Amino acid sequence: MEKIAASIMCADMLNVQTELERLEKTDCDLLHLDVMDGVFVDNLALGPEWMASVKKQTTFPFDIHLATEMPEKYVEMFRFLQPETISFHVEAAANPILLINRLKSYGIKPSIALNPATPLEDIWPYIAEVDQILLMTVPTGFAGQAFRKDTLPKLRELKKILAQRNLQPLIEVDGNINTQTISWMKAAMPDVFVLGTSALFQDGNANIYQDRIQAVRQAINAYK
Ligand code: S6P
Ligand code: MG
Repeated sequence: MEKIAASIMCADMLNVQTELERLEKTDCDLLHLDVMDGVFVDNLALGPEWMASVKKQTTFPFDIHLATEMPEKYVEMFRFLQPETISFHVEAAANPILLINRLKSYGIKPSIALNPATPLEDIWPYIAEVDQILLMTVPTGFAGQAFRKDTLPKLRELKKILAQRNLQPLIEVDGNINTQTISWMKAAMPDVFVLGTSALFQDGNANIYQDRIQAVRQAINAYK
């Protein structure tokens, strides 16, 4: 079954514990945690000590997204959290194969990420080696951006190539994911959906998080 990941940087950051308790009552599968270094992207987000505090308050597996230069350095900084997955950007890694193998040796599933402007060809050498491919559907850096429709043909092409090569890494999509944008993914459904402001946290109406996740699951089932 497809997985739902809640992007915690979009939650009410002054009430994180309460937000985590609300998410625990839903059938969300993963917590998506963005790391931003102010260099790879013009934003800063989520440090290791803060994540360690979060980890004490939740049972969700961590899905860490390194929107950073020098992902090799950040993997060392965040691995003590024992995340399920770490995504790093192909645009940023000096030696993706080395980093993939290092993640595997740490018992962390490697995931390779690419921005909308990056051609799919850049990840072909790595798709047989990773557990997940993170296809950004907005340029990474900020919540609340418009969906990039030029990522839809990339999604279809990626699905086609994976099927042709009989490879099964999960495809994760991140950036303005909601019931409408999921409908545009018809017949090329990804496996993991990151929900941020547009599908989950937009108005702080926490009573209906499960309803919103349910609506997303219905859209996935309707269009896949
Ligand atoms: C964006 C980041 C994402 C966002 C999420 C926001 O740079 O990688 O994980 O937190 O995509 O969701 P939305 O619905 O506001 O675009
Ligand atoms: Mg992200």
